[in-house]
Amino acid sequence: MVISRIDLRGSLPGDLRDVLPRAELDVEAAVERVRPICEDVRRRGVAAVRELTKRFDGVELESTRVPAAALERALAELDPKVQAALEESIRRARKVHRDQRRTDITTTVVPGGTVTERWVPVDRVGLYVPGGRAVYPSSVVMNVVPAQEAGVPSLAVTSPAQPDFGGLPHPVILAACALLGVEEVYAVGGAQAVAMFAYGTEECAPVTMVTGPGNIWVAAAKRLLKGRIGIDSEAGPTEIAILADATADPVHVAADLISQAEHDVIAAAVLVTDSEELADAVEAELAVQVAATKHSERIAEALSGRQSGIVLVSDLEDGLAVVNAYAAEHLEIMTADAHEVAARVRNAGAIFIGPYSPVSLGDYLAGSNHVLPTGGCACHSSGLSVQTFLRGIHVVDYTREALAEAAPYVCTLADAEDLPAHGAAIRARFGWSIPGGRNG
Ligand code: HSO
Ligand code: ZN
Repeated sequence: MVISRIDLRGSLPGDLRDVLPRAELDVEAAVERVRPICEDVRRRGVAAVRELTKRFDGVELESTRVPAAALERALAELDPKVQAALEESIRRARKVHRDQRRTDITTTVVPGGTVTERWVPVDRVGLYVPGGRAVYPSSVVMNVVPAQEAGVPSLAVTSPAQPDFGGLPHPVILAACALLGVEEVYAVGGAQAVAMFAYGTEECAPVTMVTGPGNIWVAAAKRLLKGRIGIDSEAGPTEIAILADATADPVHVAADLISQAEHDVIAAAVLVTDSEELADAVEAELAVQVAATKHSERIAEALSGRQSGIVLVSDLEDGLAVVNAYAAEHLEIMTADAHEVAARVRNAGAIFIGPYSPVSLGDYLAGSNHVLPTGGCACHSSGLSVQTFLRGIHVVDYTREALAEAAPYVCTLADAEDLPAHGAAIRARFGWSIPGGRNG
C-alpha cells in the first residue's frame, strides 16, 4: 500500500492549491467528443438515442421509457431489508430537505412600494442516476427528494440500460424510483441521456433542468448544454479530506479514507494532520484494512494516485488553511475540539464532525445530501438541495404615489447612463413632467 506524503511543516506555500493532491479531469476535451452525440439526438430524436444506446450500452431498446410494470416488479422483488433501509434514508432526507423550503418574503421598500421574492420551482427536472459499476439507488433518493420537496411538478429519472438486467436500469434503482413515487423513468445513459432531456424526443418531453452525478461524458454533456437547460454542479470523482490531530483514532481515519477510495480508481482520499504519529499509524492501518477489503485493488490504486495523500502541517491553524484551500467534497474533522475547528471551515461540500459522523453515514442516512461539489468547486458552490430547484422571482408592486417619489431618481440615473427612454417611460405616466426631476 502506497500513499504519498506532502510535508508542509514550516511555512505554507503561497498558493496551496498548487501543492495539494488533486485529480485533473479534462472535461473540456470530453465536451468535443460529446458534441456530435448531442447534436445527433437534437436532430434525430429517439432514433438517435436508440442507436447510441445500442452502441454504448449494447442494448436494443424497444422504448426508451421504462414500462410501469417493470417499476412495479422491481419494487415487488426488492429485498425487504433494502426496502426498509431505503425508506429510512428517504424519511431522513425528507426531514432535512423539507426544512429547506423557502417562504415568499415581501419587503415594504417605501410606503406603497413592495418587492416580493417569490420562490417558484422549475417546471420539469431530469435526474441522472449513474449505472455501470456505480449503481447507486441512494443517489436516486438524494436527487428526487430535494426536487419533490421543492415542489417540482414534473420529474423524470434516467439511468443507463443494463444488458444484464434485460436492457432495463438496475432493478434496485427502479425500485427506489417506485418507492419515491417516480413514474417516469428512462433506460438511457451517458451524454445521450442529457441530450434527450435537453432537447426532448418523441418519447420524452424536454426538461428545464438536469441534475445528478455521472461519468465524464455526462459532465461534459451537462457543460455543453448548460444554458439551454439548468444544471447542478458537475460532479467529479468522489473526494474525502480528513483534518485530524493526535487524538483521532487511526482505525477510523483509515476506514473512512478507504470508504470513499472504494468508489473509483480516481477517487481522492486526503488526510491533513499535525501529528506525524497519527500519519504513521494511519498508513500502517491502511495497509491492513486495504488488504482485507473487497475492492482492495481499486482502493489501492485510488490511494496511491496523485489525487490522494497525507499532508503534514505544523499545527491545526495551518491544517485549516490547507483544507480551506482544498475545498473537499467531504471533510471530516477528527480533532480534540472538533466543533470549534469545524466552525472555522469555510470551504467544503459537507462537513462531518467527530468520530461518530463518518462520510458513509452522509452517503446514505444522515439526512444530508450526498450530491456535493467536487474538484474544489466547494469554494463557490453548494450541494444539491431544495434551493437548487427553486428560482427567486422578484415581484415589484408600486403605487402611483410611490412611483412619483422614485421618479426623479430614476430619471437622473437614466440620464447619467445616457438612456433617456428609460426616464421617459416614467414621465409618460405623469403627463411627462416630474416635479423636482431634471427632466421636469
Ligand atoms: N460518496 C458518494 C455518494 C455515494 N456513496 C453513493 C455511496 N453511494 C459521493 O458523494
Ligand atoms: Zn460514497
